[in-house]
Amino acid sequence: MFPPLPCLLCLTLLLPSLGWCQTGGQFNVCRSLRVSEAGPGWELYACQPPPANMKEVMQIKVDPPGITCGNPPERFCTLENPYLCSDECDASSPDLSHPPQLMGDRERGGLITYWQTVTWSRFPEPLLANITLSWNKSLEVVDDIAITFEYGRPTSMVLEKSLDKGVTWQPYQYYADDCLEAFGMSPKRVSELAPSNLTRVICTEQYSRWVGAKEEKMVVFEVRARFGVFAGPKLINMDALYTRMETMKGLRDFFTFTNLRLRLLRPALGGTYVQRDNLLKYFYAISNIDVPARCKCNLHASQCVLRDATLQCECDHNTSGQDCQRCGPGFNPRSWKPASYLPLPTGTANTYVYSPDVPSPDVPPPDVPLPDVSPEVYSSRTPDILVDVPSPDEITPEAPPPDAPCNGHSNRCSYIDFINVITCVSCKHNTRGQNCQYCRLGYYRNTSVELDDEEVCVECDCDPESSLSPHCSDSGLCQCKPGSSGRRCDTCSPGYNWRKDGASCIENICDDERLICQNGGTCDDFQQCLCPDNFTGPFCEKGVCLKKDGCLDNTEGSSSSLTSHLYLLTLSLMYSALF
Ligand SMILES: *[C@@H]1O[C@H](CO)[C@@H](O)[C@H](O)[C@H]1NC(C)=O
Ligand SMILES: *[C@@H]1O[C@H](CO)[C@@H](O)[C@H](O)[C@H]1NC(C)=O
Ligand SMILES: *[C@@H]1O[C@H](CO)[C@@H](O)[C@H](O)[C@H]1NC(C)=O
Ligand SMILES: *[C@@H]1O[C@H](CO)[C@@H](O)[C@H](O)[C@H]1NC(C)=O
Ligand SMILES: *[C@@H]1O[C@H](CO)[C@@H](O)[C@H](O)[C@H]1NC(C)=O
Ligand SMILES: *[C@@H]1O[C@H](CO)[C@@H](O)[C@H](O)[C@H]1NC(C)=O
Ligand SMILES: [Ca+2]
Repeated sequence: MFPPLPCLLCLTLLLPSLGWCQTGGQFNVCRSLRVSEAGPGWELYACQPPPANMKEVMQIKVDPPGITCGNPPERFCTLENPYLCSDECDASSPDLSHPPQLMGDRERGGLITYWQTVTWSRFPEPLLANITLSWNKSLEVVDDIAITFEYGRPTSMVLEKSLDKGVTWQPYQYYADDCLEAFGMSPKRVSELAPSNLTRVICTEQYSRWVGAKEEKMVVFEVRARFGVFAGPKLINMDALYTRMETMKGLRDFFTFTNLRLRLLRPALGGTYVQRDNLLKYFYAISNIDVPARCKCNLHASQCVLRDATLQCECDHNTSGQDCQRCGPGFNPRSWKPASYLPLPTGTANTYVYSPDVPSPDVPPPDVPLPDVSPEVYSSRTPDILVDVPSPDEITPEAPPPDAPCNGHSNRCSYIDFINVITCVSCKHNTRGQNCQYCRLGYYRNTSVELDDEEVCVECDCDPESSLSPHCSDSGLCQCKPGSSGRRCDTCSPGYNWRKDGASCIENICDDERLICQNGGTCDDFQQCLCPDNFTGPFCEKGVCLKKDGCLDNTEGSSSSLTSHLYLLTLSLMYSALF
């Protein structure tokens, strides 16, 4: 027997931390020579190519045309410092351009290169972008797909996949800072998935919340954690996963695709409202997309090569075709089968029976069945009738009268088949959610009344100027800007007072208690010192040279505190410029 080939590719450049490699290169040879009493003969095994980072061979397309920044050149700001807008994108300059291929390049010398879109200057029209990644080959993902966003992760996006080279698409995972608001789905985490619902398409809030653009840049499609449901946390028991791949309907297809598409629906907002006076800080920028995957060869090939710019399995077991999806010449096309991981550890090659009687052997076999394709993502919420569609892997919920699941806030339900749930439509009384069990954004639950009460949701009514967001906590607390407080952020904290126009709380510059106004000056409305005739300066600290008195220099005594007052003043001015 040949010794198993070491998983060289994995060890060298590709995926050093990958469980699939650590398991000793299982399924990496298709056959080995064995000498028995009858003479030498081939022993055949199920086999698959090693994983690779498929970003190296992906075709990238971005839509709509003109979404990439730089033509014409454009200035942009950042969320972290919206007042420094010195950065520029210029497609005609190699140093300042941000074309799509920078999402898949190899970065050298620590230099981050990224694709960047135009800014959201056309607000309120949404800033939408599609990124389509194509391989023209079916692939099986083997580790997390990770997308790196510079300058903040989108507040809402969908990852989609195609199994048929882009003809039909289905959602893979939804991402939003508020799943209910963006997609009408309750937020989930992959860690909540169990064997029975591992292939469920979820919406997660884990990768969209604002935590600062520099702190967290990744948006992840979690493959490792899904494998871990069967293989254990460190993917120690890969055999269990391989077994499930063979026995659980839809599992292998769930991890298979020929194309991926990112639909970017709303950029990072910095955790607050869209600020219309500075739209140059809203855009998308992606520096890298890692897609650790292997070619799908139906377990009939241990190598996959790039030939004529197309990935192609090097088929063994007398199979042929790009995915080894049909018989080699001279073999009964009907006898084609994928090889199998079972029985472990070497699997079954399921090779063909030679049948010279069959003419024209290289006829393509019936296509490998693809799972049903969901309808268009966003139209699927519309049907207002309750349909009972059975689903193979999950229990279809009973169809109860809408009153019961909707807590009396809606009398219509709809069945969303790609996530296999019944959801209430048009929740009234400011409720929302699958069962109208939550309050709409901007409302909070009055816990003293029952869930089916028409007044169960009370408006947050956050002060628009001194709150960071119109949303409030479950107990109705608004998020206040510095200086304001109270449930609605409508009172000023100690040391702050309302601005004259009543717009927000600003820090006091003076008051009559601390006697910051000197030389008999009085504090006017906490914001300025009114000085006697012969003094001037923000704190009346400077003597004025009055001709009749001669010039008296009476400022020495206060010069030391002057600097600190000026410092305070500068701070206050900066503060009022910011808000
Ligand atoms: C993205 O793709 C979807 C599906 O084809 C399409 O409906 C949508 O208009 C595209 N968006 C953009 C911005 O091109
Ligand atoms: C895609 O792959 C097929 C082989 O399956 C090949 O015939 C075709 O030319 C490829 N298309 C492109 C655009 O590379
Ligand atoms: C998956 O199933 C488990 C156990 O059956 C359940 O606790 C969990 O909520 C389900 N997750 C989703 C996203 O439906
Ligand atoms: C492939 O076909 C040849 C005949 O063309 C046969 O000798 C050989 O054993 C077959 N190999 C496998 C792995 O089926
Ligand atoms: C909650 O409901 C109770 C009973 O109807 C009512 O007295 C109270 O004012 C409500 N609370 C709010 C915050 O509206
Ligand atoms: C300012 O004027 C007041 C009286 O109006 C006088 O007592 C004081 O000495 C003057 N101070 C200076 C610095 O001129
Ligand atoms: Ca890059």
